[in-house]
Amino acid sequence: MADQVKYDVSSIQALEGIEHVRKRPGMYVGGTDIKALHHLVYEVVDNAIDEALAGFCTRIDITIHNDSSVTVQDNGRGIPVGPHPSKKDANGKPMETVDVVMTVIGAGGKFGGGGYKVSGGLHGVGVSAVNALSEWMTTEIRRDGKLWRQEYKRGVPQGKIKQVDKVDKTETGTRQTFKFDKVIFTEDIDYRFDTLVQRFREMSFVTRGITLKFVDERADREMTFHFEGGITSFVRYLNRNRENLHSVVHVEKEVEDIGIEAAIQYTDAYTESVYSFANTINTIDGGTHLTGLRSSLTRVINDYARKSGLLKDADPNFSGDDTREGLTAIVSVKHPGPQFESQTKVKLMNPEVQTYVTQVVGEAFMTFLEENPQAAKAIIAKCLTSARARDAARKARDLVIRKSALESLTLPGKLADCSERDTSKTELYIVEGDSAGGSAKQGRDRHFQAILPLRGKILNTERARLDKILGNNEVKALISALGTGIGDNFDLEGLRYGRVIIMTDADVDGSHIRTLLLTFFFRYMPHLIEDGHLYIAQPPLYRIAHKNNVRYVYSDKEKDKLMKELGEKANLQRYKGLGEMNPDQLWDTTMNPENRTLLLVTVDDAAEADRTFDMLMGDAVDPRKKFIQTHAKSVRNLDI
Ligand code: 28F
Repeated sequence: MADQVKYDVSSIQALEGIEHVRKRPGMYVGGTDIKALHHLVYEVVDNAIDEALAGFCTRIDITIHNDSSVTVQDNGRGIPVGPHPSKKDANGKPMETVDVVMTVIGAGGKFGGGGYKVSGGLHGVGVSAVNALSEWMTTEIRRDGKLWRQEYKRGVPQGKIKQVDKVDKTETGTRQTFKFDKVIFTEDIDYRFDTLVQRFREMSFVTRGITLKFVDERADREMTFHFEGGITSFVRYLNRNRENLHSVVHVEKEVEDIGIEAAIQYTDAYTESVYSFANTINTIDGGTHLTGLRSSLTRVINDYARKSGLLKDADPNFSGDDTREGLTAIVSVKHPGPQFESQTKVKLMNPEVQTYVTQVVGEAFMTFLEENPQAAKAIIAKCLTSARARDAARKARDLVIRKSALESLTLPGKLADCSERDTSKTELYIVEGDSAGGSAKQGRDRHFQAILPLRGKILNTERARLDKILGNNEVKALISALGTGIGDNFDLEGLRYGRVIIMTDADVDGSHIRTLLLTFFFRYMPHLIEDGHLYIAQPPLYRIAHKNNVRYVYSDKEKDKLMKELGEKANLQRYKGLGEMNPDQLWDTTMNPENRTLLLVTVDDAAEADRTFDMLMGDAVDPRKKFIQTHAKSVRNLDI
């Protein structure tokens, strides 16, 4: 408090706002958990994206430092320096602009000229909330050949903004560095590389021309995103391993202050990959923009097919499903007043958006079909095939599912079952590889722990459809071991193990298998996840021996800390795979309920795995490898 009373009355109002944010973080960033923590970063990056959308910024650099402070820098105009045009303090004196932006809760957004905040918008609380929830925050502004700096502690300005240097006149922009306040956020949470990468990739796709560089100094990893073609690039990226039927159809229009952009391409695939964004946020639950896109495609294809005689009078209309097989599309809207269903469901609700998207996309797509009859023919032929194949395919699929359910009556030979039958006590370890499976079988407590080894064959490097995976022997063994049946026949009553634990290596293949299994469970046994039965085992990364003491550590951070404590004499061994551990070690570190840590899989995690499935299952090796590797390294941070 002694610190705060030094400041003039101008900040009294701001102080009340700051106190409120700190008292009720949930109202501003959705809580104090890891999701809220990531929200801080998005909130700051959103401001840079806004500057890019306004046409003044082309680069955004984001860095997570070793102490988990975060720097976000843009090359935009820089926050104006000087008195704010309208915001006055208690004495009627204009406030410094940077202090308005950084301390007045709810000040984000409008600044003369009718501009509005368009990115983000989920919470849209502005950077002042981030400032209030940070132990410290530093704002640096490059503008008019000067470098300015202002510092804050827990949202409170530490003096007045100062010029600290001269810079080249062409060098402009805003740089924010903040350290989240440990007093506020749930203990022991930290940023997840993968979560941030996913969001930044999407942001870069939907903000054409931006270069976004993300550096994680904690793990010495970095990624740069730049997509010249915006969402057209996004569609090409999604279709990179598929045979397309035509070039990407792109449309961009503004209707009543709402920016509407869509990119569409049909391929020979059987799946639909459609993503929707509202103000750069991936609306994973869709909404009115997505509905608009879908309905316009179905309508236009039917109209064109009738008009051109490709669909005869006697033929029924194509269903929505028929027109979506092999469809890859992105719809992205920029709305000044987005309405989302709720804070957790990311779904756009504005009704007018559906009308506008239907109009804009419908018109553009009809024009495309009329101008490209060859492409139109190919698309409609594809729809016809899928319409005819739909019934047959469904029947065949049902058969596979029914067969898998039937086969689940006999237990697979490779299962090493436990003797206990009370499912509140039993556990099934799904282990990758025969050697690890061997160690697990020897190391386990056979009373309540069963082991099912899966061979690498479950990795399907081809473009595997999930229903094909159901025919895979390894997967069949898994289904029978679980005893629940799958799909519509799934019955939790049949579950033979209260805990189903995925135990894979912390390497590329391990991560691949884990993703595949998560996707499988997500699609065919979601209740298993919802009911809290699915876990991921956490094998240690290192063994550290010192004198007569042996310790196992599960992260690089932990290792560094311990090695520093123990000094030179400690003996460090890195585990590359589960197979390197002998049965006793595996039991001690990973399977013994007394010592182990299990990560509970949530539906969100499985959904994320499912979303990355497409990427992992493509035929092109390079992008896949790259993706899996960035994924694999950060799996330690899986906060589930
Ligand atoms: C690291 C995150 O926050 N970038 C920003 C600008 C540019 C302007 C601005 C920001 C002033 C009073 C709101 C410049 N010149 N990156 C960022 N770049 N804020 S934040 O103005 C803020 C207004 O209320 C800016 C002319 N107009 C606006």
